[in-house]
Amino acid sequence: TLSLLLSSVAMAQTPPMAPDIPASFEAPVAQADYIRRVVMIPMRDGVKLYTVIMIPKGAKNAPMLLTRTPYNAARRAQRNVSPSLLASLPQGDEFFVADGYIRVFQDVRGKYGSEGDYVMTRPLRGPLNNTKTDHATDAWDTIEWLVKNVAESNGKVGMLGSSYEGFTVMMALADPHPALKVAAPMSAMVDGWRGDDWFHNGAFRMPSLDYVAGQTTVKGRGEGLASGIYDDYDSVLRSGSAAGYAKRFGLDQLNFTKKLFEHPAYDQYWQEQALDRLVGARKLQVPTMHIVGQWDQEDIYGPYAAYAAMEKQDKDNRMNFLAIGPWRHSGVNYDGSRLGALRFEGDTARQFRRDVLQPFFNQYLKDGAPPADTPPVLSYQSGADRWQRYAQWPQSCASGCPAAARTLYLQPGLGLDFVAAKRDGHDDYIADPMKPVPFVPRPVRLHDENVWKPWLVSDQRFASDRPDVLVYMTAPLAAPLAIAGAPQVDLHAATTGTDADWVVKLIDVYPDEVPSQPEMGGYQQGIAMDIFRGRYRDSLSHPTPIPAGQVQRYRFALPNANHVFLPGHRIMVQIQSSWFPLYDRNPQTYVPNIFHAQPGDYRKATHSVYYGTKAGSAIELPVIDYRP
Ligand code: PG9
Repeated sequence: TLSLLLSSVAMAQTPPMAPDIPASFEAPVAQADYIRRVVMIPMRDGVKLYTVIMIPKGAKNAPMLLTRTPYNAARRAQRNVSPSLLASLPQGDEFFVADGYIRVFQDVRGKYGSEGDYVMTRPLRGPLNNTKTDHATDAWDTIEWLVKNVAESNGKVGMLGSSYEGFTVMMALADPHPALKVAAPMSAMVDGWRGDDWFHNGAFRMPSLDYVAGQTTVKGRGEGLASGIYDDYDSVLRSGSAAGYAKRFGLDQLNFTKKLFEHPAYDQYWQEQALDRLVGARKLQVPTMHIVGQWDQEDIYGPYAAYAAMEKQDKDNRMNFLAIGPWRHSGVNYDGSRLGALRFEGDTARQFRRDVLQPFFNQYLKDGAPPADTPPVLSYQSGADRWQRYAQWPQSCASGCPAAARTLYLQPGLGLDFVAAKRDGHDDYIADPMKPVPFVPRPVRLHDENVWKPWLVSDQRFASDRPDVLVYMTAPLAAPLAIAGAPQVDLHAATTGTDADWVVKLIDVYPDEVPSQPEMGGYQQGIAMDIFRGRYRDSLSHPTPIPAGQVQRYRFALPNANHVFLPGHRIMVQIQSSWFPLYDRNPQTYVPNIFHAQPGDYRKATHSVYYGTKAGSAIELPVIDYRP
């Protein structure tokens, strides 16, 4: 009997050679606290858009929160594979989940699961778009469908999203559906030429080409470019021009690359897409909060421009709001307790989402929610490390703001002071396009997020000892100096070439010793930095050569900042003529289209920056009173 028993046990065993992959497999379904509905929502032209609707179980009369994305709706609604809605949705949605919202993600037309053609940042119907659809109509049709078909909802919709997803929020505001009750474009891409993703003041941002590859080589997510070179500084330099780089990876076949290369200047193509102008000209119908990080490394221009354009219609401060946090691009949706070497007072992003954003959305979306105490402008004052409520933005400018800007003049001997220089003169450097100034220390790894995300606050000391970077500095400050607005550059400079880029960096230099955080001793922290392509000094749309050897005036705005330079700190201004490989190199010889510059066009030039008793270089600082 024992041997019989043993043989029957042996028979019950799985034979060693049983195939290990079954014909079909189904795991027991965990009890999720949400229902995931995937629908193809028809648009007015018949194209259907892939939409994921995440509904908390048992939801009734719940508001809906919509994000329209080019970044894979299915993935956006599945941060983790989890039976929990909180774990499934993005980190930034935490308080919306707690408040019982229905969450909707939709692929924009032509991307991932959606039908139709993809056009990068598809322009609004009008001169550039002769079809019957755009993101405004697609948002309208989607909201119309949602309010009619999601029985668990209360028929009210809010839209929010960052960057490209912020751009689609802005687009929905051009012609909003009546059920769209509130909107928050975050780090929105608004003007691709002036100061957001593709160019800054005419200088082309090289990572745009990698982005175009990722977004437009295939309907889903494109492969990264196989450069075979560890240091992107070398990789981009060896390609010559931006067109050379594109050709090397076959990106010259892509229509959006062609569009970029055909429109190097701020021509109709860019002007007709500037969303601040377009949306600002329409009736303001939806309460909107523009949200941006003070150190937004991708879209640092658009949110302020959109706020300013829409503010013209909001004199009584009821519809248009601005929130500026101490964040990187899209940082509002992540951990805001630190950025690079900077440490803040707690998780500023979470505080903001909990105490400001959530009550703001609830007010318009949740039945019976109390009015939120939303300040017209909420801004984190870096340096002083505190949130501030303002009635308007900017707080200081040349004229028409609560405070007047003060001019900080370049001085002989590489000084900086609020009085004009006592004598005229200039400081010179040789700008060599074959040895461009890197924007972060080499080796440059553009795709390393630890480099890219915090780079605007990275220590600028690595640049300040280069012979092709001019460094001006005040004495240590005796009292705090606060700014709240956009510093204006007034640069008087000459070149021996016929074109030049000018990079101006406003920097906070920490004291030699910072006992509370020793590694910050002498740190040179970027506060507001930008680039200007010299050929556009007289007209952004019609470039002209720079007359060699003649002093020219370059006026441009640096990004907005709300910052206090503390006692013992110094204000520094660095000036250089390349920021590589973030920006393509200016050949310094005037050519009709820099995208196609030839190797022989790239030439060294001597650049002279002028200070003076009357017409000297300066930065107009948007100074405000410092109140402890
Ligand atoms: N900054 C990205 C982007 C937006 C719009 C166009 C191109 C790029 C983004 O983060 O979505």
